[in-house]
Amino acid sequence: MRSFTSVHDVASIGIPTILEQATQFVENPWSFEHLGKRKTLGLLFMNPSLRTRMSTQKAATLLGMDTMVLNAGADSWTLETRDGVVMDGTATEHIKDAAAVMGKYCDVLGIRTFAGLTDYEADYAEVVLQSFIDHSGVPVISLESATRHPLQSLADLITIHQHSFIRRPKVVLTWAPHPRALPQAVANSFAEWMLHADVDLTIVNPEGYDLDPRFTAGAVCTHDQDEALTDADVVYAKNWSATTPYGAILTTDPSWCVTKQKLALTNNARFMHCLPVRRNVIVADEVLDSPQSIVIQQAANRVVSAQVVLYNILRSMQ
Ligand code: AN0
Ligand code: CP
Repeated sequence: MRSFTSVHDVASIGIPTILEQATQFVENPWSFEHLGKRKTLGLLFMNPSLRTRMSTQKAATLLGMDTMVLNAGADSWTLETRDGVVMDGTATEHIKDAAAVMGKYCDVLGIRTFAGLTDYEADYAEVVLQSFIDHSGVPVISLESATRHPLQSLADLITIHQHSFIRRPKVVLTWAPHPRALPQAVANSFAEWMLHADVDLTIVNPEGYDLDPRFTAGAVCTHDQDEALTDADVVYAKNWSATTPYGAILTTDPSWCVTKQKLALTNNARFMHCLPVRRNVIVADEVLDSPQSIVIQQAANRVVSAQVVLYNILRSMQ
């Protein structure tokens, strides 16, 4: 594997092998502690992060790598991302110069860059992530880009796999309300990974929030939450902003919040969310604090997913 930006980057390795590697790292986290010796991972955050920041550094440590972390605009310069513009505004450095320089200091780079949510074409063209791929000269890992969050989705898949359901599980991705406009990346990416896994996926959201069929083709897509939740084995809640018009908040209807009453419709489903989560907006305390919630296991598996990805990138550099 060279770069890791979507499920397509693990196609040649195969999901069963990726899941076997994950199991091995859970059992013996230090088994390749020398693989990344004298290699440096650089992480650039253009947006906030708790889990991605800490889990990716932890994964690098387990593989013997050094890590350097930069927060764009806070402890490094503000970056211009548009090509060919006169840089007489607030941005100090062009992303392609920053990428080329960071590629000289680091063997692998990770970048977090959220969708702007105003220009669909620009977000879905992945301009920022692609600049790093094009100009850094080193493998690039998405730490959540405008349209996908593959390290999260891989951790989600590992978590579902660890529950070893006796039947092919019914996994439901449900939209839930949120006071601010959020990216579609987590939902797109979760859908894309689940459609490559051994699960049945249903996606439910209000009208105007249908995700791009490039990510969801093959899933059952509906607007009726109760019907979708019926008999679910896994309920994955996430807010995302509207697709038409792009980036809008069309509703904050509290009846979409995942409550104990909603979970009663399911097959005693596990509850998942990528975190951070707004309690009693997306999901009720009574669900998040119940044994049905596996959100902390999911967050713990972020170390495992990052370790699997770094392992495969380091192996291909040997
Ligand atoms: C971000 C999002 O929805 O994409 C990051 C989630 C991992 N969430 C927020 O901004 C609250
Ligand atoms: N789930 C996730 O990516 O969390 P952070 O935004 O805190 O990294």
